[in-house]
Amino acid sequence: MLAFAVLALLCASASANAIQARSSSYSGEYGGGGGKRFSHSGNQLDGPITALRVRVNRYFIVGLQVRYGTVWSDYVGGRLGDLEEIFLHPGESVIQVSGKYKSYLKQLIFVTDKGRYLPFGKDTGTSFNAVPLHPNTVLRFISGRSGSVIDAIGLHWGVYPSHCNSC
Ligand code: MMA
Repeated sequence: MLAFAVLALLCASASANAIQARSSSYSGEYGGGGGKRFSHSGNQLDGPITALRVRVNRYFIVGLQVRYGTVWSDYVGGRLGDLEEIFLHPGESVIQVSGKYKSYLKQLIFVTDKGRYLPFGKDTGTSFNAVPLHPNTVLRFISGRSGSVIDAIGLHWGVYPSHCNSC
């Protein structure tokens, strides 16, 4: 009886692990090797991505800031260029990120599950199209490399959070 209970527990935790493992995926890194690493992995605990700020100049994606729940991440990148801001609608998620890069990131296009297409930057360089591996998963946080511009970006996909610290 005890052996059966232990076996049942083991199976339950193994299948929970399998479910967990099948919900996250990663796309990237897109860009060059310069700059200093950043990651918003801790920020995802503040909630779903609710807004984006992207600084652009004539050639590059210069800087990034992402709002998780009601909390803005630290700004990463440089100071020169125009800061653009877009808020997502309540419950809206990013389900694809496309863009262009050479040594630095040059373009970012966010596509949402409400059919919106939000482009930033210049249409030159090597293309990438990043999408989640698993159905019903969304952009949860970003990572990458930055200095005076955004050198590179990585996209981390997972389930839309059912609760968060500050929503
Ligand atoms: C800085 C430095 C580099 C980085 C560039 C572009 C000007 O140099 O951080 O490592 O590649 O900025 O972001």
